[in-house]
Amino acid sequence: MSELKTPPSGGWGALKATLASIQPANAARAVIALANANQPGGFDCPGCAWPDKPDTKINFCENGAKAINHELDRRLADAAFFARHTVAEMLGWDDYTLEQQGRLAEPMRYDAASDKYLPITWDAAFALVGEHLRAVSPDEAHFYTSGRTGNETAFLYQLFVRLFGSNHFPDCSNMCHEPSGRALNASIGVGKGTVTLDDFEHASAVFMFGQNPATNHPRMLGTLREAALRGCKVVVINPLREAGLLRFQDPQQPLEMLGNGATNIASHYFQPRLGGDLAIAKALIKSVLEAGAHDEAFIEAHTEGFTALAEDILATSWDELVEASGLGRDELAELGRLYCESPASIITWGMGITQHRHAVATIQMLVNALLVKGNLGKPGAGACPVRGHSNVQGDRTMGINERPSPAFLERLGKAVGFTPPLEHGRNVVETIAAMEDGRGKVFIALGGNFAAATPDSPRTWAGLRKQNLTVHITTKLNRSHLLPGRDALILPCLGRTEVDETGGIAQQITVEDSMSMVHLTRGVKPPASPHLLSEPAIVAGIAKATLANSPVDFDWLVADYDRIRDLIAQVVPGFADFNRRVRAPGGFYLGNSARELRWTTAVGRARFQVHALQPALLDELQGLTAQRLLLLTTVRSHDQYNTTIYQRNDRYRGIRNERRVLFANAEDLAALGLAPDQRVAIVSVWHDGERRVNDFRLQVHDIPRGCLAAYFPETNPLVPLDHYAAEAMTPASKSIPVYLKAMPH
Ligand SMILES: Nc1nc2c(c(=O)[nH]1)N[C@H]1C(S)=C(S)[C@@H](COP(=O)(O)OP(=O)(O)OC[C@H]3O[C@@H](n4cnc5c(=O)[nH]c(N)nc54)[C@H](O)[C@@H]3O)O[C@H]1N2
Ligand SMILES: Nc1nc2c(c(=O)[nH]1)N[C@H]1C(S)=C(S)[C@@H](COP(=O)(O)OP(=O)(O)OC[C@H]3O[C@@H](n4cnc5c(=O)[nH]c(N)nc54)[C@H](O)[C@@H]3O)O[C@H]1N2
Ligand SMILES: [Mo]
Repeated sequence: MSELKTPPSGGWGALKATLASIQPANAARAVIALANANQPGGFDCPGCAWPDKPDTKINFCENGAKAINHELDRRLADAAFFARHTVAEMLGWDDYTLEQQGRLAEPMRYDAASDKYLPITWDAAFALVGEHLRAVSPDEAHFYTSGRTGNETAFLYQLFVRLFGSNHFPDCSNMCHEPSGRALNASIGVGKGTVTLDDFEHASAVFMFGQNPATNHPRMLGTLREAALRGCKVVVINPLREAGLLRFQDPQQPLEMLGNGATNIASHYFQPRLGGDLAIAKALIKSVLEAGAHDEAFIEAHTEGFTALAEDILATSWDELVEASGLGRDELAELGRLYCESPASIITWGMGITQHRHAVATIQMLVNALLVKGNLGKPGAGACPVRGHSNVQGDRTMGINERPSPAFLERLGKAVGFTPPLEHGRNVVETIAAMEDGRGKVFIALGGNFAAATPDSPRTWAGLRKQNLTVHITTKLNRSHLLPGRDALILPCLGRTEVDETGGIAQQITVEDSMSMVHLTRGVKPPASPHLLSEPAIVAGIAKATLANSPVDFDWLVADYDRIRDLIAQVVPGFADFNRRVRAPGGFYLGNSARELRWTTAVGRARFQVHALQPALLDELQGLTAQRLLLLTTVRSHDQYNTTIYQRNDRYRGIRNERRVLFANAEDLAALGLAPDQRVAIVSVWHDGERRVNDFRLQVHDIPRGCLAAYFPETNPLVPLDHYAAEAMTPASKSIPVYLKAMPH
């Protein structure tokens, strides 16, 4: 493969960026905080969900440092700040500027007459939420969660909402790894990844589908570096050639830094067309079957449905797989050979897989590929969905789920003494539709940035504005706060880095990482403002003001989070003796039944799932327009955390100080009569009409023909609300059908 002439990822660039991200006024605070990141007795880095390596002194990365420093922001968006700016004015600012305003400092209530937020006391704020919630039916309120929330808050929140009578839990997971949970549950009986960090030390090949760890999980590159040095193959499947995946200089390896050396990470790099991954997974299986490399004993002992799968795969021709994947026959053969020859393989995946219409099918086909070779339940092998938010997996474990299992509800009801609602609630897409058409009247968000993260932005915004009340429990100013309902509250909370002395004692919370390790996290810095409350305290305040005859004493629970953990121990499987076990250094491992070859599916075996190749999206839509359609994927830059924009740069892709960039193939541009650097509008085409965003600069990039890439959230107005993954309803923001229009100069 050709070597790019750019500097390696990580390395001095990362160190420089880490230091640059520290505001000078903040240096001492930041350095103390960083020393505590992911350390026993310290806090869990809010950056991502990649697990911590035990016994490592520096357990953070450049982007974790950015996340921490932005939370430690010394600037305050306080009452004086809000007195200076109307909501209409702030709505005109970009996401980067909003983030620059500093930490939210006190509770604020929207005043429609002046179009400004005014201070309100905590008690009055809670009373207002209670009033609004009591005035609507449980079906008319929606309760969003973003994945930074700790386990204790998440548990308390779902308990409150179920006491209120609802399962309407749209959450960031709906837009993220929902298809992974769905696919894995049906195939192997557990919705989580089966590998631990240790497996990366034993794998002979890692197949990495649709993720960009140099930016989004930089500590994973350290893991991959060690694997690569051992001779493990790292096989990347990604339409974009991501420079950060080619060579890596580990900032935690002094010799590598001093010698300015670097390790090759990707041993092989394949660039399929967007959404071509289902066909690639089928090609892997076809190679295995044709080579007779399948693990008969494993298939016989542990699975069902092999014959049907094999028939379907053998009936699919190589030509069809070439056509649907966008890879050449020789490339598919090479991929197949690598997979057949590897005694133990891990398959990892990220948003490049989950944000497609056929996400669930693709993930199940990847699991099929693992199963045919017996790559589950043995060292160095397994499924590794790489989660996003630092506690998104834990939030689900705690019951943030619009489709809770009856067993979970039963245990919850029994422990607390009430009958939880059984009916399934609404996910993100369904919530937006309900808010838009008037079924939703109150919207409460525990963290996150619903207005910016969700698809079809104008429709989401209209829905938010129609609410009787919007409430944001939050740390920093963002767009969601600027789309108030008729009544609106901003309730500022402590961040994870900050000391929490709720109830007058030093409190800690817990989180679960991407590999099912549960551990404590404790803030070390003084709070940004004396008026902040902890997330559990805010949830308790709202619950108390809303529920008339609650069987739960929320004040008592939040006076000592150990009490919340005792309740969790009674309700959530795997958490028995929670308080004691979580105090062991490094916490405890929740276990994974599939890893132990226990199959908790309906048939007591792992199930092969048959899926046909999907009809090409563009063929389906091309009839709607005379323009030539292309597929657009939306990705993160190196300097953003989802909707939080730290800087306008994207170092590894060579972008400086701009975000409205459209990455395109040079030949496509020539064929369309467009020139590099020209400004274009992007128009998406859907059954219900067109959507448009303006003023993107064309940037030639190493990307297959017919494919485009741009950053989110700027492109979210293009994602049709009903363009989502089958079954999981995850917005298909990695395959948006679009055409380009030259902008007048
Ligand atoms: N610094 C930082 N860290 C983060 C985040 C952040 O925003 N900033 N976000 C966090 C969250 S919530 C999440 S979910 C994760 C996200 O982590 P990733 O999953 O890495 O997120 P994306 O930037 O969406 O990148 C997706 C990758 O998939 C590729 N891709 C796009 N479409 C396709 C496709 O059709 N097929 C294949 N094979 N590849 C494709 C893109 O080129 C890109 O390299 O990171 C978490 N960590
Ligand atoms: N087009 C497109 N859209 C996408 C994606 C994509 O790849 N493409 N990715 C999707 C994915 S994977 C995800 S996970 C979602 C993310 O969706 P969200 O989780 O809703 O968005 P974030 O940007 O992570 O939320 C940032 C806000 O969280 C608040 N916050 C930060 N820390 C804390 C805290 O400790 N407590 C509280 N209460 N609040 C805090 C701050 O106010 C900050 O502004 O976006 C999705 N949207
Ligand atoms: Mo995510």
